[in-house]
Amino acid sequence: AHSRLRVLVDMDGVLADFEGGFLKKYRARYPDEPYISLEDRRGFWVSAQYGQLRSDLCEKAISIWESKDFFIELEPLPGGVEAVKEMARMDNTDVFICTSPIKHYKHCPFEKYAWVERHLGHDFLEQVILTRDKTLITGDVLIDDKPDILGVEPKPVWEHILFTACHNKHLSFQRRLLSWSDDWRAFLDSKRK
Ligand code: UMP
Repeated sequence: AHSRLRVLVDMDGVLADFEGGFLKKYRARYPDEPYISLEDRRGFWVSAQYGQLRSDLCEKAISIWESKDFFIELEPLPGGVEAVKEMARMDNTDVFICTSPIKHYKHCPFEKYAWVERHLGHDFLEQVILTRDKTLITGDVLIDDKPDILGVEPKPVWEHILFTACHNKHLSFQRRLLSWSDDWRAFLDSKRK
């Protein structure tokens, strides 16, 4: 007998191009301010690196993703939507999108649902998990670009596979998915019992 494989897939930086969308809108809104190219991004928190560049740039960065239409207008990352659709069609596989909304809740949670509906279809809204603490969610695998996923549960059930992003590519990590062109099917098969 075999049990089902439960896959948790992060949204920003894995399915939706948060970094590219941020930089484009930041440069359009603040054309005379310095910026950090994607090549030079280090650390998960965009706001922290902008704050290091110049202290007032932290809040300018935050103003970008707190704006209306930021999250809904994020471009899908190459192959992500197709991969998630394929996963959802696989035998003995359950896929959930597991994403942390920002605390400025006016637009973000709404637009995250709208993004999933637009790119994955209305029925896929059933698979959305919005949580600020991913350690509470049970699953076999969590595909996420954030290197340190912490919360109140010291021993999360899932194995974290790091999805490569501009801010994490220089880190060493046990398991990585380089992109959606990488062999995610083989990784999932290795987790099946
Ligand atoms: N985020 C910030 N500050 C940053 C970078 C990202 O608040 O500097 C937000 C965007 C996403 C959330 O809503 O954090 C990250 O969610 P996950 O990718 O961990 O699900």
